[in-house]
Amino acid sequence: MRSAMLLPVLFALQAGCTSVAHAMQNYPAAWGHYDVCKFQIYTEEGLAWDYMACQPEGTDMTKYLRVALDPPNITCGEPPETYCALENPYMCNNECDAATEELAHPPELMFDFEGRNPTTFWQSTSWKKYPKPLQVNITLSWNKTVELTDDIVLTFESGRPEQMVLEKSLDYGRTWTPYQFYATDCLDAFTMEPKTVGDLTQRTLLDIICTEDYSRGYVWKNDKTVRFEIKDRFALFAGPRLHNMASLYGQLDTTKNLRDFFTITDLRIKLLKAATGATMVDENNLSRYFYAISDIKVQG
Ligand SMILES: *[C@@H]1O[C@H](CO)[C@@H](O)[C@H](O)[C@H]1NC(C)=O
Ligand SMILES: *[C@@H]1O[C@H](CO)[C@@H](O)[C@H](O)[C@H]1NC(C)=O
Ligand SMILES: *[C@@H]1O[C@H](CO)[C@@H](O)[C@H](O)[C@H]1NC(C)=O
Ligand SMILES: *[C@@H]1O[C@H](CO)[C@@H](O)[C@H](O)[C@H]1NC(C)=O
Ligand SMILES: [Ca+2]
Repeated sequence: MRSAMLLPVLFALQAGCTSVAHAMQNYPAAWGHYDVCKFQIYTEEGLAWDYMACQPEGTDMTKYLRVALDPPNITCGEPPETYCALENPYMCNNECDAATEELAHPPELMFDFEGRNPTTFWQSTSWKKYPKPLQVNITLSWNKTVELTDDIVLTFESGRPEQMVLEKSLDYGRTWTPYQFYATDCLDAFTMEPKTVGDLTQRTLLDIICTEDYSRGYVWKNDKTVRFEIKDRFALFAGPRLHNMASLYGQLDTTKNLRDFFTITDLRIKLLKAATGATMVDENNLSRYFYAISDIKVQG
């Protein structure tokens, strides 16, 4: 079903603007719920005009969201707590106190302007109930449909989680489907073979994969980000003819599967296991284990 819908579009892309122009014969009337845009493209015959559904440029969608945490009381600081560094249990200078502005780490700090030093971040309580799992759902809701135009990027202030799932909803949170699984060991955590976005092809670009790319290494290594790679998938879809995201969305409009894949009303980050940096959890110092996120980027 999926590949059957994909093929006509890929054919249209390879055939140049002829078949696309055919699909756009209503120009200059509006097409569906979009206005029609005219723009120049390069073909084998030289410059030509192409007509596509217009899309506004991608903007920072974190300005418009509502965030909900489950459990609701998982944010640190009530009561105040002192944390030790994951990489050094003797370095315990991370204090969280919800009643003191400079020491509080509320969820809003995942979406504020980042670029100051030190960073601002949300932080969870520590894993003091070990061995009961420390799990948090972070749900982002827009109450409207958002078409993603760039990678989703989460920046962790402490170690990146050992297990997490990114989920999406297209019906205002009624039903959820996974976008991507993340783990240090995909087979162990989710009984899935580890893959990377580089393993995907034009035929499999909508496959849901488990990746180990973002779970290796801890905070003292340089990379603190976890991504959902929208752009790599777009590039696979469009092949070498990717002019810009706006024209791509015009093409996506012709295939509901593809369009739905990149469209969301809600996102959910399921944090399932915090970074431990080792196979053994240090039960004598559980204040080393927690989640902290400094930034979330969603462009749409
Ligand atoms: C959060 O609330 C639940 C249920 O009310 C309670 O069992 C739990 O101990 C609370 N957690 C914290 C960290 O206060
Ligand atoms: C463990 O945590 C406490 C604070 O809860 C800290 O004082 C201590 O130095 C930490 N490290 C070790 C190895 O116990
Ligand atoms: C998170 O969401 C899942 C459903 O995806 C639910 O089963 C779970 O109870 C929620 N809460 C936590 C703390 O994991
Ligand atoms: C969602 O949007 C609808 C229509 O714009 C509005 O009536 C409703 O109150 C909104 N719901 C929330 C939770 O903001
Ligand atoms: Ca921040």
